Amino acid sequence: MDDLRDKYIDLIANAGSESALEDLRVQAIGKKGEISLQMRELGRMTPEERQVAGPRLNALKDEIASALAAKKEALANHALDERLRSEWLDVTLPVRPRRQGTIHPVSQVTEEVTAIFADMGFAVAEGPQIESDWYNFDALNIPGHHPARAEMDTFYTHRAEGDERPPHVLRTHTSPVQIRTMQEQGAPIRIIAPGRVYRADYDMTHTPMFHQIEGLAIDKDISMANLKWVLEEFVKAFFEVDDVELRFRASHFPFTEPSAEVDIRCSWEGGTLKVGTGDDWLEILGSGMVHPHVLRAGNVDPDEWQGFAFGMGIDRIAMLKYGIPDLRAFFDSDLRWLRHYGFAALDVPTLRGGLSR
Ligand code: 2NM
Repeated sequence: MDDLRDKYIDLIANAGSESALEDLRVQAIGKKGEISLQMRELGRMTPEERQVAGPRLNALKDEIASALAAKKEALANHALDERLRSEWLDVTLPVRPRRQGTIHPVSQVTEEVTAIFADMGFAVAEGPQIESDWYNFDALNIPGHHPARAEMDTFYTHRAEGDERPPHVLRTHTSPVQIRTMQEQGAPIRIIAPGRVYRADYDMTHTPMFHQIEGLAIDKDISMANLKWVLEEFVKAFFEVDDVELRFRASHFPFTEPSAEVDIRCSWEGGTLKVGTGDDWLEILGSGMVHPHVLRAGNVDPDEWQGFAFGMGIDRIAMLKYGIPDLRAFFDSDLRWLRHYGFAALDVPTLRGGLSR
């Protein structure tokens, strides 16, 4: 019995796998195992012999069983250790700088402009990019026959055959957001509406999708003077200069009366833009006092309220501020371009922390 014990304890200690252990269990204490066969012999013994051999065989069987269980657990622990070692991952490692993504100039400039206007009390408003022609045109005082509709190079959606309703359009400006805000919130209002807009135009300086920010302020006594101050504050903060001269040129938009295009004094000495001084003028936005028809479309009473509005191209002012020469490269997703002109993800533009650093 001692030989049997030594043999199995040794085999169990050297077993390399769970299946080898199972084979040993069958071989030793399975139904036809060596120890089980020995137990069958008990019947042929005298009662005296049985009294000695019985308990010893039972003890041996228990010892083998617990040796098997202990070895099984040791094997499982070892396998777990191996797996933990091979799958180990240091989650405290910092991001590899080479693989870090960057913030697109359009996103950066949108955040900058938003921070500047937020400081002046403007909230951000958003709306759908697919609009009814009423929100995109009629509500903005651009009736069906108006040349501005044709000039806009609008993308139209399809209606089913026989459906006579006017098709929806990809918004050609973010102004529908202002109409929706007037309808939903009523006056007074101070909002800016940044977002994508679409026009069927593609050449050196135009892409069929581009970005706009428009602003709207409505109150009882809003005037052109308020517009001028707000835009001056904006231009100084955006171009990060202490002083700048604005020039308002009379213009025409269907949705504002009077309307003005705004230029800023600048120079292009050495091929780089300098804002504030110089003999050149740079056109950066359009603006005006909101037309009474437009206020009425937004369910705002023009006898009680008035307001100014303005609009500018984000892509264009991003090119000007950051010296980016080619508009079309904005939407090429060229990783080298994105790394060169992109911004660090953690440098969030704020007025106090510096807009662009
Ligand atoms: C511009 C120029 C002038 C404008 C007008 C409105 C609205 F909806 F309130 F009437 N939003 N934006 C506006 C006015 C936009 O972009 C060159």
